[in-house]
Amino acid sequence: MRDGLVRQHHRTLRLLGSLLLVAVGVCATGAAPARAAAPTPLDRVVPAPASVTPGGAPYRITRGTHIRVDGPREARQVAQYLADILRPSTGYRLPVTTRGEGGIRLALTRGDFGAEGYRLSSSPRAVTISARTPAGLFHGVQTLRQLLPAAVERDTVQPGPWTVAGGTVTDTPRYGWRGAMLDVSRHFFTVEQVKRYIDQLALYKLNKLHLHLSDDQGWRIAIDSWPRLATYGGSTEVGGGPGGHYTKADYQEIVRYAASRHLEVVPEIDMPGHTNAALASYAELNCDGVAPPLYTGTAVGFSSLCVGKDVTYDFVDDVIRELAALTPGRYLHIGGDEAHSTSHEDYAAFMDRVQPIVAKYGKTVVGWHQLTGAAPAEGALAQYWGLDRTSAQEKARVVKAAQNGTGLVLSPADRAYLDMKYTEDTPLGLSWAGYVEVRRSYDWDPGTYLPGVPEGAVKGVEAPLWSETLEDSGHIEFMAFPRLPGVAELGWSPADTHDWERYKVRLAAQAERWNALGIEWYRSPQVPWGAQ
Ligand code: NGO
Repeated sequence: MRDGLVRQHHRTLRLLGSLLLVAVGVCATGAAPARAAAPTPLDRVVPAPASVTPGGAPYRITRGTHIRVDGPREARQVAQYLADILRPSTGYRLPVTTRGEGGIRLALTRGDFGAEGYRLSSSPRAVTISARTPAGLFHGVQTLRQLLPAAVERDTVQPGPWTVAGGTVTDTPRYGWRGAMLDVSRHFFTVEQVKRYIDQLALYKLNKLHLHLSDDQGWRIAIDSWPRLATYGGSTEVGGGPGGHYTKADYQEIVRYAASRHLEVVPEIDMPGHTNAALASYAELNCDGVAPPLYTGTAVGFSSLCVGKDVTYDFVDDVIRELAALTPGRYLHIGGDEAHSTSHEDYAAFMDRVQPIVAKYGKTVVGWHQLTGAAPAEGALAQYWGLDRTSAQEKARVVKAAQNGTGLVLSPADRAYLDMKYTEDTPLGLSWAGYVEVRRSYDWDPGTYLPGVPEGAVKGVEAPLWSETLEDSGHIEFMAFPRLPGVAELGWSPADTHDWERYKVRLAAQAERWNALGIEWYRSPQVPWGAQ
């Protein structure tokens, strides 16, 4: 009703020209009823910002607001992305402009923001997001989103008001690697489903999308020189469904979309184990020359490429060459976990031959932490997926590699694995690493998690989501929410903001946003959700 009046008021004034449009903004602000909900406090954001200085009167988005941006195309794309979020729910035009005073402003500046940091300042005249890079602007936009009412996420016009609390947020991430992994092999997910997840990752300032593209149950990426990998090796999935694979164009569309959300795609081809789909597609890859049948179960550790055959390395070279050519990002993940059917000597010999191939095609090796049992290449990263009960010997190997220069990405299975059940009653997921409730997944410190690891060796965190039991976006979301934002916070926020009691309140406030976005989520009893 009030909004209707403001709209009518506005229509009349529009006739009087652009000068008066500014007046409408002021007038609408003045018309705010006293009982309008207080704006979201600047520190009620996930991940917790590095520094918040509240103060001053709020800013309000009105029918007259424009989004001003100057700078390269990537910066304008961030402005466009923001406009696309705000327009449907506010019903305002929100033109993206290169000049004008006040309004929402995205500014690339020289400041001391780091590669991904930003500053957001809000006052009655303007909200300004400043950053050194478009990625920083993009992360600032995520903060702005969370400072607006959750209804801003809806795709139909909502009543507002659209107020941003006054003050300044200055923010920069703790780690450069803030990842999520999606297993598209055990069950295949379409490009649209992957895009939906990408949008959800972006909301929490994640910057890496690791795609587990091959496993025993399915090969999911077209490789021209070995076409049966996708057409045959990709033709099923866990449970015997039809599976599927990405064409090169599909994969590039995912890469492009991820980049538009400032996420880098890290493709993984798991080897030498977890390769039944490849072994089934080409008999010559098997030591005995006999192709096994396709596999639709969930056991692990039974398959291996034939380490002693030269054709194995021709195969690996072709796959890595084609995949590297499709991947603008720096990393290529070669798996290396659970090679239980490969002897230690063969495993080490295989990694010695394969890692230089990755380097030859200009990429940096990432491997599961078993790679530290071989000789990790210089600059390689190891992804730690152990858990409390992992043997001291295995942990010591990882720590030693870190001391010798191997960077670590931390994905402890009993903390960061999003496919673990929350409790014994969780209808989806696995429990080999135990039950992982929301507090457990949040309440650890990547900086001190593995004692003896030098500080700079921890490159960040990643939340893997394995899909043995997951078949659609609803399943993905139910396992990721609410744990994913917690892992994102571990990767982004300074260690001194870590506090479960405060975190759970900020987390609870996110639920209304998930509802507005249609995201499925698990209503953990550990979190004070309120009325949502
Ligand atoms: C393990 C295993 C995967 C399973 C996953 C299920 C790693 C690195 N290898 O994690 O094959 O899908 O557990 O939680």
